[in-house]
Amino acid sequence: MILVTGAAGQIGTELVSELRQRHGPQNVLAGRHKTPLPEEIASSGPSEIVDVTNLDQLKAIVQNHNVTRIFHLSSILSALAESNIHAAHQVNINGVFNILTVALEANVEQVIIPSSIAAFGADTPRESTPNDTIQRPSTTYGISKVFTELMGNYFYTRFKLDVRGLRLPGVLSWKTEPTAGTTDYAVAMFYGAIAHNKYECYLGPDTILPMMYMPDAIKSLLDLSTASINTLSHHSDFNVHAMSFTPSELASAIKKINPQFSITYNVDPLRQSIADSWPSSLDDSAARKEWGWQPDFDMAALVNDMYSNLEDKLK
Ligand code: AKB
Repeated sequence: MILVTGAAGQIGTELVSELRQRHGPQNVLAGRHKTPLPEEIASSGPSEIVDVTNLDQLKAIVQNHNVTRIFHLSSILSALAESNIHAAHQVNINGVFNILTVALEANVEQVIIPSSIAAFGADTPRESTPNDTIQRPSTTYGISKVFTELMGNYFYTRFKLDVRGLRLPGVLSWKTEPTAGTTDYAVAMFYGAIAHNKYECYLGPDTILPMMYMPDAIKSLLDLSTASINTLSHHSDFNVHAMSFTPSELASAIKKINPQFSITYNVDPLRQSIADSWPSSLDDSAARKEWGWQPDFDMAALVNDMYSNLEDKLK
């Protein structure tokens, strides 16, 4: 059985659907906490309420369902983590440690835990950020992602538990909305453009950040998971890059599809300071070399696909 935690989230919903197609609906357990699962996920296969901060409950679920692989997606994203550092510590640090210890005890074969571009900070080279470089993030979320990477590598080196992870950038998708990240403006801009022909952006017009379309994010997680361990020199800490853009560049691309669209800016100092501490682009040559990473979507392809799918959904 494959367990996906955070299965009601932006990435979780789409990962569960893809895994159920590949491995059969009965072989993928959707683990959610407070947010209910979308109907198609709830009705298409097994699900459980999984509180990753509750070690005993987690252990029972992993053992009762004979879980062999875990995609651990539950996480409190950057902006929300800053407003509740205690909850972020519980979920993003204790939760990760619980997942790793339960996986080890229950002989789970593999654990995949996404990290984030938030694992870098203002001291890191911002352009073409190397895979292995200085990591001194200034956010609770970023600190928890450095913990995740280091602990994942530690469990691999010390206990030979196959833990793998990659640093996701902002992920854009039209099926399930993201919650409380810093890069979420990019998704919200499409909703604003389609529903109201306008959007007020909380980041400044020239804030450049790395971004990726959901099909590539799912592909990256699954390709990393199925890569032969013999080709990996890194484990829990791969850079993956697809594209970088600013709010003003995204607004111009959306305006080409919807000429009535207009953008205004009302900068939120907290989210702006988080964005300013993150890379503008990443050197992902380690991922390309070690497990063949290559994205399918550039910005133009993303904008066209995202706009038309979201327009259909909102009709
Ligand atoms: C966030 O903005 O918090 C996330 C991330 C980059 O990890 N999307």
